Amino acid sequence: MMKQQTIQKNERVEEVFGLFIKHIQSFLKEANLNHEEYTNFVNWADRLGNTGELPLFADVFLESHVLRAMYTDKPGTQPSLLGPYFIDGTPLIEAKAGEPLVLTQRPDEAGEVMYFKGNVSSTNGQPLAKARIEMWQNDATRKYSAFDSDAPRYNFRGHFYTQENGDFEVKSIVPLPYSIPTDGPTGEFLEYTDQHPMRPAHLHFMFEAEGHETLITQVFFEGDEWLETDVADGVRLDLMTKLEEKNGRTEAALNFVMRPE
Ligand code: MBD
Ligand code: FE
Repeated sequence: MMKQQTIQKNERVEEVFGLFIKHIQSFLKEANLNHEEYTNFVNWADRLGNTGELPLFADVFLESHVLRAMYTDKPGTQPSLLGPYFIDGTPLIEAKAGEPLVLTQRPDEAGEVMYFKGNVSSTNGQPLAKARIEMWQNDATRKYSAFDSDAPRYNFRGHFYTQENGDFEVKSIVPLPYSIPTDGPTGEFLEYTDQHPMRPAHLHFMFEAEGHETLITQVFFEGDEWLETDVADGVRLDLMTKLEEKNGRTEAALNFVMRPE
């Protein structure tokens, strides 16, 4: 049993690497690179690795193409990018009596307070109780904790669970449009290909529920100026919400539908 699994895995890896090298070679042929250009290309790829930007570059320019097969013609909420800024081991967020779940760890956190609520259900309409929701986003300085900011490692990161009726509500801040780093090899690439570095403001979510496919997705806000040209191509029509002034506070809402396994 073990042996067979290993052999199958190796065959798959062999197939994938075979295709990878075949298409890189046909890319070199089509682009007609001379030796100097080839050397420049290798140096750029080396910088991409050395600066730690390879996951960023891959998630911005490639991940969406992998997801396409997952969000086309399937029921349930469309997946979107995991992105390079997910980390695990985040704290469990629990509500104190009569208080909301709070995503930030700093009492004096800057930004426009936003209450985000929603419901998690299965494609058959059944609400999903105790579904695990992992959430992460950038802060008012537009940075992600544990990556480009000095905030505590798990600031604006955490997980919590839906109520019996599938509902959840969390207190956070309105996320802001994000510029991917422009000072490294990814920025070089953007400049040469004449693209801006912006992503529209977004919330990141990962939903896990018994008997269901894990749903990794993002939520975007109506009216954001970068929706149409998101550098990472993560925007999907059913991932849109809008900010509303209700009950004297800023609210946004979206429901999520998970696919049975
Ligand atoms: C992000 O914040 C992000 O979500 C993705 C997918 C890529 C780069 C930065
Ligand atoms: Fe992001």
